[in-house]
Amino acid sequence: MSIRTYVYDNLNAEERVEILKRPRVDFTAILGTVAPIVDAVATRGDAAVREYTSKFDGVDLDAVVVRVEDLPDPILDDDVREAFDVAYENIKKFHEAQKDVADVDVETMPGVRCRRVSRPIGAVGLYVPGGTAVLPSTALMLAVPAAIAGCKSVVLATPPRKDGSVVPEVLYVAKKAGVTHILKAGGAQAVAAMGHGTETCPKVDKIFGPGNQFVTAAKMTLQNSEAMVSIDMPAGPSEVLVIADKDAHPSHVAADLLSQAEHGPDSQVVLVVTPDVNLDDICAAVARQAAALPRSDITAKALGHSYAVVVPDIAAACEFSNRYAPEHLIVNVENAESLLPSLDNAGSVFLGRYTPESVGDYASGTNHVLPTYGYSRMYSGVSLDSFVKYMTVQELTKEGLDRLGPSVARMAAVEGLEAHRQAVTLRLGIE
Ligand code: HSO
Ligand code: ZN
Repeated sequence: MSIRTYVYDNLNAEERVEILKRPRVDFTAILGTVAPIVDAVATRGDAAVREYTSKFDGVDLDAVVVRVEDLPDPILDDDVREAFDVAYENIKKFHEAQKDVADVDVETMPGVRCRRVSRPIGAVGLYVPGGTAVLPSTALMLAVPAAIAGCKSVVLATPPRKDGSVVPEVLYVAKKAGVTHILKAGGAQAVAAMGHGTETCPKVDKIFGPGNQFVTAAKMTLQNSEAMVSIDMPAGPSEVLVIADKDAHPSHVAADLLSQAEHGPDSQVVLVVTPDVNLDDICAAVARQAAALPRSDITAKALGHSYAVVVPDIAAACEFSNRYAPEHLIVNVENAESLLPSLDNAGSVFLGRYTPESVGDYASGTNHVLPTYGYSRMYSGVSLDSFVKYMTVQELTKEGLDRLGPSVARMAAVEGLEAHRQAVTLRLGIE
């Protein structure tokens, strides 16, 4: 298997733009499929969720929502539990550190104090995908910051197993990270239940998490509806861009590319190399490893719309990456740290020879819910900030209003808003 290869300097202007584009996702048809599901859940609540779970997941449930405190502790192998514990601690440490940087307290002029204080979003919904790969790591990435932020209701939605139970690792994380409710449903019906609320599912204020196209379409539909719910970010297929130099180990580069390719047939992986890199060695390693992977069929499809591009030097590699704006950026080069100032657009960056994307996917501490599809140009990944909103506060002393009031009164007069003006002048006893 060989990856399509481009030599950047040989491409014309149009081709240079074309290769930055992601495989197109047409949401029109999917939005049409999702709309009646969202409506049914909005009007018929739990009964509709139960019907869709029976139809799509083949599971008949008595209760679609369970309180986490009512569920028994799951039984996990010691080494699995320990691995999740290590990840939990690191994610907690990194997200807790984000608490210290948020609040602002400034005296803009004597007697005029302005503050910004954060408050948790009251109720949040966390979508943890099931499907071809169940991702308990996503439960950690969402539930840990929700707990640190202090969100009161935390609903975790995940498709149930065939026997109606919750995946044990997901339940372990839910218990450890203070999730309050588990909604045993997936797809658009789960998103709708959280967005609108049902008899047993608390209505949430914000919905988080990755999912398939139906989940994404349901999130988009709800955020534009009267449900009064926001979402974490727009989502597209997962992707990685790897910058490699001549000393990057071909099998390491191959494994990094494949680790993203195995997520789904629509994943995209991009390799950016300098001319001195032996691309044949990397392609051979990709072919060898890909053939042996359990998810080789998915991986092969993803590689079908992936490519390598040869750029003149490392500076050009950084420029290309900034233009592509990947979800994940692996910088497998000498002195990777020195490139950081030149890197502007990426959801999460993995610097150096010993930093595969997998560590951030699971356990280094950073969040793996990240902007895809080029949205890392203007969106950040999920962080503590995603679970709070900021309130501004101002307080003036008499002296403060003495100083500031005349300007406010004058501006109010310019706008012809007399009551605004009087709210100042009556306090100051001026005209
Ligand atoms: N790479 C995925 C996250 C993940 N990987 C979960 C493994 N498990 C997000 O882009
Ligand atoms: Zn991954």
